[in-house]
Amino acid sequence: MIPLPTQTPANIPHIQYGFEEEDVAAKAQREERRDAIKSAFRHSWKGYKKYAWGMDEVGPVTGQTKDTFGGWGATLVDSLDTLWIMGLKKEFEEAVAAVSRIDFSTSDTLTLNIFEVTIRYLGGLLAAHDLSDGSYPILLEKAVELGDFLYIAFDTPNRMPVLRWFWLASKEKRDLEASNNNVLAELGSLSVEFTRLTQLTGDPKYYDAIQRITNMLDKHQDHTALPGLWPISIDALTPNFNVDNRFSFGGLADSLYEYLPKEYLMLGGRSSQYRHMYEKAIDVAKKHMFFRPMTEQGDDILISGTVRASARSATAINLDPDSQHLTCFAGGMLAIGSKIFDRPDDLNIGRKLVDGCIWAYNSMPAGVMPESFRAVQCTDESSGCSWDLREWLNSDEDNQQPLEELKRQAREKGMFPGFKLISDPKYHLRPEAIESVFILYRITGDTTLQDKGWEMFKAIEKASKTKIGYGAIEDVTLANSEIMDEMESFWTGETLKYFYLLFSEPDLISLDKYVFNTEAHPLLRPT
Ligand code: DMJ
Repeated sequence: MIPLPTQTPANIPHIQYGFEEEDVAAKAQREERRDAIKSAFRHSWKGYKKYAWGMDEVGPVTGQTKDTFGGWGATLVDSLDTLWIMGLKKEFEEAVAAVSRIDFSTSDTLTLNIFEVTIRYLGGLLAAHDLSDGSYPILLEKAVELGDFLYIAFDTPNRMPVLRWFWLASKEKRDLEASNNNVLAELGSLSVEFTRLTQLTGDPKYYDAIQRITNMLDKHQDHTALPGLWPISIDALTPNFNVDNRFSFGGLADSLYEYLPKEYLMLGGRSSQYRHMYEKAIDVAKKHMFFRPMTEQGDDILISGTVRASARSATAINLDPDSQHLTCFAGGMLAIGSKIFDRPDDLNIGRKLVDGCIWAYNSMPAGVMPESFRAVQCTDESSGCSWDLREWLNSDEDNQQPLEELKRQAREKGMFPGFKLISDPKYHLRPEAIESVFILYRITGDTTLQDKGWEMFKAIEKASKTKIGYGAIEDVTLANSEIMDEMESFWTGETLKYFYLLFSEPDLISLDKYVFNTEAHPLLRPT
């Protein structure tokens, strides 16, 4: 068993801005906004409770239920910490009572997604346990029951977990083997929850399980087609980190990177391994993955794109200006990393990434960022990235049509300035953009971020509210889009939580006290 590191804890600096008391008018406005978020949560919770209590999700348009992640009540468990944070004690206790009836040793879902089950359920149980100071022992008991169930998926010859786990096979004592085709994020984003389970129970097996993954990632980090970053899919069986040539902070990769600084903090800075892995990755991302888009207003912002690299040639590194809502967590991550690892430049980069996401929200008729899109990379920073209509439209130099005519044609084609293509116009109620706005606000104290967050909320509320809850938006390029019958657990588990915290007193879930400094809170202190 690999034990938790026992070195002296690092002296991790405090990261939250020193907020001063606000004036009466500012307080009134903030509280009004905060209460509107709480109402949105209550509305969503009411719909879930009425139509889908104990199931994974409610369909916000039809009221039909869905079991998408194990069928144990993903929305119920994922939202426990939000209930606590919003002070909804009665609802929290009702939910805890329902949790006590869940049997995490069996599931109607035959193939379980280990990563999704870990972040939504194990994370939900542990966060609620920690926030409520351990006052509801059943939460930890259920986390252990689930942790032990998931642990079976790690019983493979090379100790890499089976990430899409046909769990009945294990019940029948059939041998398991890691897959040769894994989603990177699914392998690399189990560390925080499994580590916390070891810290709370004293049982080393959970940390041992994830530390073996970290060691493998560490070993291969410098030997991918883009050394420093890992490709979005990998072979965990052989193992082989050169089966894919795409690198991104978007879907399939995202939270692996996010978990590196968070795991460093979870361990109280006792292991520098996570710091080194993070710093290497960010240096490469800054060089090859972040780009300044060409926008009509010449905004000084950044977007996280997709890189294709070839293992055969160090010069074959190509940036595609394709991005996704999922990449928007990166701004917050860079801001945290900047503070805890003393990388001052990264705060500025993090802010520009956040502003890139806000730009994408503001550019759409619905006021909400699309799931994925292609921007135009600014190639000449020295000229201030000035707007070039012909370049945006890919119109050749010989096309002498007047600019007004080109603009008309662009409008007819449904193009939006700065966007070459909206590859997926949906918004799935995702949290990443508001998560980063919240983190940047708490780190910098910049109140304009609250105003920007409020605009985002108003746009989402307008476009997604239904009688039952809030639904994913079918097409953000329309001012009045259809609403989909989908409300994933992260809407109440993450998105509304970050909106709420943006408008709360800053000492509610202070970044220093609860989330990021494991020394300050007795329950979060590693054993
Ligand atoms: C969430 O389930 C998690 O935040 C995950 O790490 C990535 N994305 C989704 C929400 O978009």
